Amino acid sequence: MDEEKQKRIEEHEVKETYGVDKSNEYDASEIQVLEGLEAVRKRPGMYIGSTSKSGLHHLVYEIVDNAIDEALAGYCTDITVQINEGDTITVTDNGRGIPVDIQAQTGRPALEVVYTVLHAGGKFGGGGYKVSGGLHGVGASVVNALSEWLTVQVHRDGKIHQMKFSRGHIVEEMKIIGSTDHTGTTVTFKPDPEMFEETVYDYDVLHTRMREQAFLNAGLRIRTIDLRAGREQSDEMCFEGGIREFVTYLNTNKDVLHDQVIYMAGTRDGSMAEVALQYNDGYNENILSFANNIHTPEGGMHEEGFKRALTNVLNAYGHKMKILKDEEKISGEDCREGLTCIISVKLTDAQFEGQTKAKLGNSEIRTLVNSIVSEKLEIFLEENPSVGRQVLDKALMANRAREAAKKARESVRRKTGLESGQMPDKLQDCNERDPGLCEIYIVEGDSAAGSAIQGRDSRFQAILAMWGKMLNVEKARADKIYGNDKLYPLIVALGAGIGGEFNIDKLRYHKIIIMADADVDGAHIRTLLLTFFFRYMRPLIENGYVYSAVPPLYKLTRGKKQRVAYSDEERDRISAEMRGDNPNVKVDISRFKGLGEMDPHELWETTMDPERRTLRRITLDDAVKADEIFTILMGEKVEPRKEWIESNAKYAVNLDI
Ligand code: 28G
Repeated sequence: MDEEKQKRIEEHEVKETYGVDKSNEYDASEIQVLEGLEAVRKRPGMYIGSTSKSGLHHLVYEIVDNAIDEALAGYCTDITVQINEGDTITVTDNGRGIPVDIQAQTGRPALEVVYTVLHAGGKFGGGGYKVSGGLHGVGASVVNALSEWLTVQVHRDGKIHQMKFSRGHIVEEMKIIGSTDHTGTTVTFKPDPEMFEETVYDYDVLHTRMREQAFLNAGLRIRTIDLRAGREQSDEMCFEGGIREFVTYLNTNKDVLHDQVIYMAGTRDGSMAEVALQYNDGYNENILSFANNIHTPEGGMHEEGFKRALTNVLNAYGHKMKILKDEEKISGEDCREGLTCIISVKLTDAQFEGQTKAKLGNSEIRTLVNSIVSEKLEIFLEENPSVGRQVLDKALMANRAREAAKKARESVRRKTGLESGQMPDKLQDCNERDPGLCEIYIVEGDSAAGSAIQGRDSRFQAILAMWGKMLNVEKARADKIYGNDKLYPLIVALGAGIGGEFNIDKLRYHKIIIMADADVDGAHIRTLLLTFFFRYMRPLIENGYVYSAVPPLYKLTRGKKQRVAYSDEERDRISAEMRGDNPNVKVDISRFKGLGEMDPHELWETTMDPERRTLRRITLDDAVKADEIFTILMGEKVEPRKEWIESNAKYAVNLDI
């Protein structure tokens, strides 16, 4: 029998099977299905967090999560994520393939159920949460509901099964379209432009996320591919060492205290926890924690268990080896100076809490992580006394520096009257006192600050002038930071302290707006400030209080009419608009050289007026990137700095480092 004929017969068989099953029950469940997916389209933010760029990328993560679940179940080794021309996405795995048999309860193929039935408890809507490593398919229906079209192909039982949808509705029932010699699932979808503010994918965003997932799932091979014209690129990631390699990666360009990454793992009652860590000679703490492969930036029980165990083990070891005097005790913060650490736990029934549902609440995990680290780290230090010595010496140094910092702080306090609430000279404060209504513009350069002071609405907008070269926070310890004449006014103006003493409740402004030129120097200042916030006031970024002002790039003039443009595209559009039907008329286009060049009125209209300005909210990702760039630019290592400058030569010409 030829293949064509075989296919027709199979298609017919499939249709027949469904024909019998269309009962009243099916009608009732069909209504429920539609109501469910309608809810997703009504309030997409509830299911994917937002409909901006982050929500758009979230669609991909939801689909990939299902493939990763199949890998966790032990059946999938390879996942490919591909951006196609037209910004559609194709995800492929080589797992068992989503089941295609008819489900008893619904009378429908399991594949259809996975893509049309909304699972209870949206991720962002509180309540339940997906359990990784078992319950696949959660999220697939959400992606389906928010896609202009979506096609699934399942390779299973020697056949290729295909089903098509549009905005969650079935467009083509499941049918067999060919035969195959392997198994797996392929999904292609086009995000619905009616649902998203933006539909262009960012390769770097997807690549970074997929790399993180490859680190978290040792041995899993993930490929990312961009097929869009002019942007062709691809990466293949597979880390046999899992989170050990994650730590090595995070410590790239840093000088490490010990070559070997310390790795500890264990399981209890079906939950598993693993920790990898390595110290570098810097002063920052970099702990990233994950629960079921989901980043938990707010920490939670797994982090608590780790921190407690680390502090206890290091103190006990220090006393035992007589590195610490009997009465001497090193604090948790001291133990974590220069630490790079990944904590990854996998558990059933994960409870996510906190403001952004990014904090792990399961208390049994604290006990698990604590006992693994207490036991294994002690053994490691006993077996590697030279590493033990180095780590303890470092913690002891941190302890002494902290004492010195405290003294420096107290003396600065006395000198400048921090306690008295006196504000720095460089701050022009606003009248309003409710932090929720107050904004502070951090402005580089005296002339730009002058324009900002005159142009602002002084009822709720404060201006802080920053000038000159800022302190290199990479090379400085907390004691230097407090004493620094550039950073100190900023710390006092914000009013919430820094580091371990940072208290967000005391923050005086809920919008902190960095206003810098759209050139390299501006980028430099932004990088410095973001790095400082990231390291010493991280909750500012986590709470979404930090913004970047977006000044215009061009001024267009036609006769007495003037307009501004924020991008090249906008410049061309506005210039065409100003010409109207008059193609020969002259529209003068000039480039804004810097903020300092704008008069106060112009600055207000284009960059500061809440009714007209654009603000870009700084995310933790932005801050992490700034921190990475900063490490390269400011760190001790010369080679990576040279490399970076060479590869970014056209941007870095004026960079003063
Ligand atoms: C390529 C893009 C995303 C997936 C599987 C494999 C299975 C599965 C997925 O089962 C659970 C149970 C019945 C509906 C499980 C295959 C057991 C045996 C699977 C994916 C829910 C879902 N054989 N691979 N789901 N069923 N890959 N990749 O989505 O009721 S999802």
